This record gives sequence, C-alpha cells and structure tokens, in this order.
Amino acid sequence: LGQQPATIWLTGLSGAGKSTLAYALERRLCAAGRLAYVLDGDNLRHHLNSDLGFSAAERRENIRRSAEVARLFNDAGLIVIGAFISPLQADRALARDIIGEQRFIETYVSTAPNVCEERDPKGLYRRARAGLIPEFTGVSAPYEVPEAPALALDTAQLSIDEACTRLLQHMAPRLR
Ligand code: GGZ
Repeated sequence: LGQQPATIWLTGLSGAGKSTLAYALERRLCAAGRLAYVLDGDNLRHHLNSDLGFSAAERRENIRRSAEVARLFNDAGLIVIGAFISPLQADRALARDIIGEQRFIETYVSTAPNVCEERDPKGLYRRARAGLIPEFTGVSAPYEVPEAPALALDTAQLSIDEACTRLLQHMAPRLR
C-alpha cells in the first residue's frame, strides 16, 4: 500500500468542524490513492454505539469501542480518521493505549467555544442552553483541552483545505 496505517484522532467541541475536516481529509487521501476511512462519533452512535448515551461512563465506552474499531482498521492497513468529541483526557489516553502510541495522532480541533456555539449547525447549543439536553459538552458537561496534541487546528482561522494540508504534511513521513 505504501502507507503506514495510523489513526488521526480529531477531538474538539460539537460544531468545531471535526466531521467536516474528517471527510475532507478522507477525500484528499483517497484521491491520492490511499485507503482511508472516517469513524464519526455522531454516525457510530446511530449503529454500533446506539445503546450509549452521554454520561461519562457511556462516553468512555463509546471511545473504547470506537478505538477498538480504529485498531482493527489500522491492522487491516487503512488510515483511520476518527471524529469524536472525546472530552476527557483519560478517555483519549485509553484510545491511545488501544490504538497504540505509534499510530495515534491526537489532533485538537481548537475552534473557540463561542464560535462553535454561534455556528450551532444542529441547534444543539440552543437546546442545551434551554435545559433540554443534559450533559451537553461545553454547556453542562466538561471538555478538557488536550495538553500536548500532535496538531491543533482552528477551523475559524484555517480553511478546511488548509487544515487538511497541515494534516497531510504531518502524515507525510508515513505516506512514502
Ligand atoms: C455532546 C452531543 C450530546 C451531548 C448529542 N454532548 O456535533 P454533533 O452533535 O453532530 O456531534 C455530537 C455527537 C457527539 O458524539 P461523540 O461520540 O463524538 O461524543 S463523545 O466523544 O463525547 O462520546 C453532537 C451529539 O452527538 N450530541 N447529545 N450531550 N454531544
């Protein structure tokens, strides 16, 4: 394949741009002849993880299962792009342990909380502020900012294309 499998793990708030970035990167990698596949939290929660809600324990189980799937796909030779809020440092560390230090590329989608809330593409912040969504990340549940991510990308400062280019530059040594 000429590629070393890896998992680009996008963490950040709802509305930060994780999914948009993930699918754009998938398209760029596939256009370059690479095998890449997006695992998106919101999407997996409709299927594999449809039994899970948003308590701390359920989020951790969501991350654990999703990381196990990423590991399997990496073992099969694919580049995985994961898009999960994954708000807790300890849960991201679990994902890193499952996927493997060498393969795990923690990327903080660092779009500011107020920008995410202004975007509110699905109206979730508005509903959370109205008390209609309990334990909503950034409103009534915590988000722990990554301390030492491999990359930080702010989608209010960078176009999706520029953010993809940064990710591809970071991955270049693995794509030879
Ligand atoms: C956070 C929530 C919640 C609560 C529903 N808190 O931006 P979205 O809408 O489209 O994607 C979010 C998705 C979060 O799933 P993850 O699997 O990424 O979360 S975690 O890593 O924390 O397990 C959001 C929607 O689900 N959503 N309720 N209470 N996001």
